[in-house]
Amino acid sequence: MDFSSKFSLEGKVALVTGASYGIGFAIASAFYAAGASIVFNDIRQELVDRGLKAYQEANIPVRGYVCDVTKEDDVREMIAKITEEVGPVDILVNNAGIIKRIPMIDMEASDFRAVIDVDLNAPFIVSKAVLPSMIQRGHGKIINICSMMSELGRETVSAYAAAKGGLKMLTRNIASEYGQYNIQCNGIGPGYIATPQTAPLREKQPDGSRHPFDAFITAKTPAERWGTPEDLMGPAVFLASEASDFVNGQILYVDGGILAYIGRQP
Ligand code: NAP
Ligand code: GCO
Repeated sequence: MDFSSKFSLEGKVALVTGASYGIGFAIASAFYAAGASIVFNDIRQELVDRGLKAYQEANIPVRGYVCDVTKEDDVREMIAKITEEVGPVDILVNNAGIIKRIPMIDMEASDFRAVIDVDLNAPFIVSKAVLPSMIQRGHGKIINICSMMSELGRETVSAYAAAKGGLKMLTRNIASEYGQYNIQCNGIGPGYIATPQTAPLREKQPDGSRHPFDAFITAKTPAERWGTPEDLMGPAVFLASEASDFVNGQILYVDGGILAYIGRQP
């Protein structure tokens, strides 16, 4: 048996949200390498243009769409355009996300709602937009980009942890409700990954020393390093391919071992 074909995405249409750069860009690039047709969105034209340029430089043909994933009408319109211009979405990665690092007692409710809107409500909205076609065609893959904060809390990230914890359970519920249609919904829980989102946690201090959080995370990680978006490519292709057709409702943590490790004695 040509076992490698189990990991092929040939003939599939993959939508990765918020994929102009960062983790989404890496996952979309991996899907292309596995044979998929790639579509992505981002929230502003200049970001989509930045993404189109980056994909072009990587020799990856893509279509980019401007769409705020929190706006249900815009999402429905984007999915209709993708279906007409490329084909029905076979693989959805709910990657778009934001974080606001504010102590909870100082956080405005509007800030809390904004994070919940992008990180939890939007995966509901976009998944709801692609599920009917997946049901009709008898197959589909939804991958939600969760987080270590789907399992753990920490100071200043109350909204993000609440959203990512909710996203873990939304993942399980989509799996429960639509598994009967040969639709698999799983999550990827990245550890600490070096992207613009975590850049503030890695900034050099004024005296040129490492950011304390950088040293902290490296000591908490058995792999003794930050992850890179490339570390997520293989797990994403696995969950997008038929190799994972009997995997449903799971969160695959790609964290270098942090969640398994109590941490090195100081
Ligand atoms: P990132 O660098 O901040 O990229 C997120 C992308 O989503 C950006 O292009 C962003 O656009 C876009 N976006 C934000 N709000 C949007 C909206 N309403 N509609 C459409 N696009 C929107 O983040 P990342 O580090 O690549 O993370 C990607 C995903 O992985 C996120 O869900 C994040 O929570 C999750 N994650 C990240 C890490 C990590 O350590 N980096 C770890 C675990 C999980 P803007 O540039 O305008 O914000
Ligand atoms: C933070 C980080 C984390 C990572 C990631 C960890 O401020 O703690 O941004 O939330 O982004 O989600 O898995």
